Amino acid sequence: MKKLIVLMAALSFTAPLYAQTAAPTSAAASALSDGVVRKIDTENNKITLKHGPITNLDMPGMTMVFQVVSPTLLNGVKVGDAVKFHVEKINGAMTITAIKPAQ
Ligand SMILES: [Cu+2]
Repeated sequence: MKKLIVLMAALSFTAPLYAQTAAPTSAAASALSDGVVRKIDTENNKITLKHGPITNLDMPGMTMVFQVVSPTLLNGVKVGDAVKFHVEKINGAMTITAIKPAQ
C-alpha cells in the first residue's frame, strides 16, 4: 500500500512537468495529421476522429477517440469537418494538442 502511494505521488509530480515539455518545438513534435471529426464530447474533453496515418506515433489510419489537452480546442471544429491535428502520448493517453479545420 505504501508503495502505491509513493508511485502515485511520483506520477502526480511528473505530470505537470511533462505537460510543460509537450509544447511543439521540433518538426516531429509539430507534425500534423489529417482527420475527419466523427463525434465531439465536450463534457469529457474527447473527440472521435477518423484519422490518416499519424507519423510521430507510428499509427496507421483508423477511427478512434482522443483526449484533448484543452476544452477550447473543441470550439473551433464541428462534426463532419476535415481537420489537421497534432497528437501526443501524454500520461499514456493519446492527447490532441492542436486541431484546426483543414484548408
Ligand atoms: Cu488511431
